[in-house]
Amino acid sequence: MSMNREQIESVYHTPLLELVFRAAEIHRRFHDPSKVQVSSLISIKTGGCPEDCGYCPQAARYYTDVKVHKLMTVDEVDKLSENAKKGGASRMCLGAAWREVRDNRDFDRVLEMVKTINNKGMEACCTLGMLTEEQAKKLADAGLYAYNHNLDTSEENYSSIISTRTYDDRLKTIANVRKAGITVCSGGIIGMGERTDDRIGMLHTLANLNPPPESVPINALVTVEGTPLENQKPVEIWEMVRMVATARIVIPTAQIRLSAGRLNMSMEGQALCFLAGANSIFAGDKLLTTPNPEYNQDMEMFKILGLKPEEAFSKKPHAEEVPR
Ligand code: SAM
Ligand code: DTB
Ligand code: SF4
Repeated sequence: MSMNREQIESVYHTPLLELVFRAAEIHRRFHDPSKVQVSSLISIKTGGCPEDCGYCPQAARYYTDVKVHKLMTVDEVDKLSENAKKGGASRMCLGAAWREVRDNRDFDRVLEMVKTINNKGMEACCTLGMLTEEQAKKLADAGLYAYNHNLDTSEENYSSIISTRTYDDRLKTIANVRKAGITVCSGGIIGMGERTDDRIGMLHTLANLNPPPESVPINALVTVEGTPLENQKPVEIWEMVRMVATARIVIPTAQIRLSAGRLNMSMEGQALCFLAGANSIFAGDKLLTTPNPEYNQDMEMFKILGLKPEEAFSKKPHAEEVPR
């Protein structure tokens, strides 16, 4: 049973330590707290995007340092996935700076990439922009496990961040992904100047998707010179902990992913996020275009905190409660 807006609001405003404690309890009821799912990101097509997302270094209209790169080859993806697998990643996430998927040879190539990743026994995830139902079915047939399509913020705040598409466009793609039987990865970004109500509103929309997303990335804005949001002040760790804990409580079945912004967090800060229910990270020294903690540093953190990378396909969608 999902929560209504008032309930989510009241969870969000719980005193911090009480909130973390409650989130930790729920986390333990639904998940193995010693396991963290490790994903690796590849930017298969970089920069030159026609959209105007205010946070994004890959939008063609902003003058950033990102170099445009056409679609990678299947071979390159194969090699990068093999390395990521050796490093303990169970999921490969392929990101493309596209507004939407077009039915052309590039899409056929992405389908081949998905098959290659699947053949390695890894979960394949894509984030390619908007999709039709038919395109989602093709991805499902190629063996795609998850599709990432973030709501980013609340419906009310959406047009202040992005004007080239609507919240409804986003929800439509998520519905198409769902219809094709692919698991949904959808979350957002904090630190864009949004109000607390926008964070609550976004979690409310996510929690009330039926079924809710299997994976919810919580990104802290990575400010990039040249983007409209370049001067936002950094997110405080307490806001990240609060957001993760609230997401954990309102969407207990989901994997909550501590996504962009970890470079600005201490190990202690991340430990609090794991305690509050985060159970997934992106590993590898690069996200799509911006830096991420070094792989060895993350493995050291896992060792210190007693965490282990989770094996591929070990979560069934909408897993029932696991016994303690
Ligand atoms: N073009 C596709 C789309 O927008 O859905 C896929 C790639 S896009 C880069 C994937 C997600 O990365 C965005 O929805 C956003 O949440 C996140 N993102 C992009 N730039 C970011 C930044 N500077 N800081 C934090 N998250 C960011
Ligand atoms: C998500 O929520 N975060 C990842 C992944 N999904 C695709 C991307 C973060 C990108 C951060 C900015 C960059 O590296 O370009
Ligand atoms: Fe393009 Fe995605 Fe960046 Fe928006 S977030 S500008 S759609 S790559």
